[in-house]
Amino acid sequence: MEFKPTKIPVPEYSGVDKKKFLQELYPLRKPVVLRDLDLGACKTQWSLDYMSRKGGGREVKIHVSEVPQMDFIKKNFIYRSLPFNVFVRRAAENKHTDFFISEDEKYYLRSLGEDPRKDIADISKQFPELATDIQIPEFFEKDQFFSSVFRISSPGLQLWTHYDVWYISRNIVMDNLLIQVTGTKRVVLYSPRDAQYLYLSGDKSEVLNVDNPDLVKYPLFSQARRYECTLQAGDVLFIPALWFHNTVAEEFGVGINVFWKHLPSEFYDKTDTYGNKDPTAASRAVQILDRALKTLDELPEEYKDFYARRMVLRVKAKAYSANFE
Ligand SMILES: O=C(O)CCC(=O)C(=O)O
Repeated sequence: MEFKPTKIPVPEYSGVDKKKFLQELYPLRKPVVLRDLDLGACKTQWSLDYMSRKGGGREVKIHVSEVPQMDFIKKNFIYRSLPFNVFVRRAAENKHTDFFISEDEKYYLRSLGEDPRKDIADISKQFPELATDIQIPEFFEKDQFFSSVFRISSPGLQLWTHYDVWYISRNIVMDNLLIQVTGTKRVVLYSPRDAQYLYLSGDKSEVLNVDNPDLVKYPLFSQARRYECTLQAGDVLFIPALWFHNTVAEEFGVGINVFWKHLPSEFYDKTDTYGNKDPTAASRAVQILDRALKTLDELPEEYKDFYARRMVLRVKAKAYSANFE
């Protein structure tokens, strides 16, 4: 059976200022594409030559895979290090003469802090010479800033469906502005309310192929509402915390995303250098649920099923009561 999901277009706005964003768009907690924002010189300056010259020979850790669909659950990629200037040139190629696995291999960079366990990714620290070219939209207060991350992909590279949750000693979630500086990128998004259709393994969906999913293995997936947009160079996508996203680089492209903390500070973990953890109370609740489910194992099968169903009803009464999309 052919899979033809209804595509819900992500709304697009031009010329949005901080006031309009904060008063009209942000409170909806839904993704929006923002066009024609002033992003500084990066949009016109960031040619391959310029990027490699200014980014220099600093080592970056990259994902390398033989196929365009990267799968974090099955780990169909390897990590390698390259000098930034070598990496960007290779990432822009369709076929490689120098390669790790094959001439068709694909690259993906998600930049990290100096010591990823301690330092937060911040392009103004790791790539100061490029960072001065980009003006990050000031849609949040300075003290809410968490990190800025380079996202550089080979043509065709598809990143697995996930939501952004960061772990250092507990989990934390953040709002996200994905700034597509060069290249075109398709983004498919799913609401946190459709999490039950996404076959989650932690923060990632097991359904790798969102365009042609295995509906025998993942029958509920067809119920997930598919939001979609195509980002052109210079577009900015607001991805609210907890929204799932899957990206395909339609051509070589450079993106930067900015995470910021939108909940009061007590919700966040100070040791979270990646910035992708669930709020503490959420992590605790999930641990308690795991313990409760383990306790059910002490019962005979029939009783276990009965009490598990009663628990589901209680969870449903909690989870589906809020009146938001
Ligand atoms: O740009 C991409 O390829 C992925 C972006 C992403 O996953 C993010 O901004 O959290």
